Amino acid sequence: MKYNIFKDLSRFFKNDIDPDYRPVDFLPPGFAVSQIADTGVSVIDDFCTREEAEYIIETARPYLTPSRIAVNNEAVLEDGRSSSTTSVYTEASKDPALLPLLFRGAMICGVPYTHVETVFVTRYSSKEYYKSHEEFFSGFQGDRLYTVLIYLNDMEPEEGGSTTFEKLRLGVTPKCGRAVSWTNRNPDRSPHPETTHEALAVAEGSEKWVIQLRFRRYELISPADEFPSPPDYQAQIPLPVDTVLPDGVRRLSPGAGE
Ligand SMILES: O=C(O)CCC(=O)C(=O)O
Repeated sequence: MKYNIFKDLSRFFKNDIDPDYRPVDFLPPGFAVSQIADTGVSVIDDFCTREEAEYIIETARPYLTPSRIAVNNEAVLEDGRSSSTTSVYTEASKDPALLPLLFRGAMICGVPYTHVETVFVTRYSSKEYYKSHEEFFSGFQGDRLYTVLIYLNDMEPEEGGSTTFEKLRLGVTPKCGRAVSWTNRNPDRSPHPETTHEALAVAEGSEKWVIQLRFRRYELISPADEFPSPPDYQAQIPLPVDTVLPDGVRRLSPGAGE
């Protein structure tokens, strides 16, 4: 089996890969990965901006159809999943506006953005849910290594819709721009069974929107033909006084450290 890095490198030498393309330019202010101990689960607030989230919702809304699940390589309707879904980034339709999200997901997962599966957006309306399941299946497209789920709207705790990992005893409340990511495979390629997860039912009258990025071991979608320009984010320098710093990181007084 040929590893993808060789394909990527040969493209680089053929000038198919733009050496000026720097995924790091697409990280919005506030982007910080919080790993939850050694669970393989991380939460990233400000994974996407409110404008990006609104764009994605409005792009997806007209095309939603009932969500399906994959059974023996076939997409079927099933009682375990009730919501509406549509694809927003595919081999045939590569919306450049979604590339910043793909770059960010690829950076935190450590694989090229081209390893992403067709990208779907899901809307849960009143009482809709996705019952407990795993998603570490393997196959001819290579193991599904990582999932990054990004919430596209704010929800109050009483509106339901949390993503829960029952074996880890963890629950994540949706918030616009927040992402939760997890490893579906251990480093030895064995499945990571603790990542069994569930989307709790959304309360009557509420709505939940998510976009799902799932990265495989091999390339699934060829490189984009059109790249967006990096946004002109205003970095918050110096750090706001209320920024919570991780252990081992300290704030310097003005002039120190020069
Ligand atoms: O919407 C969620 O909170 C979870 C979604 C999910 O589990 C999935 O799409 O596989």
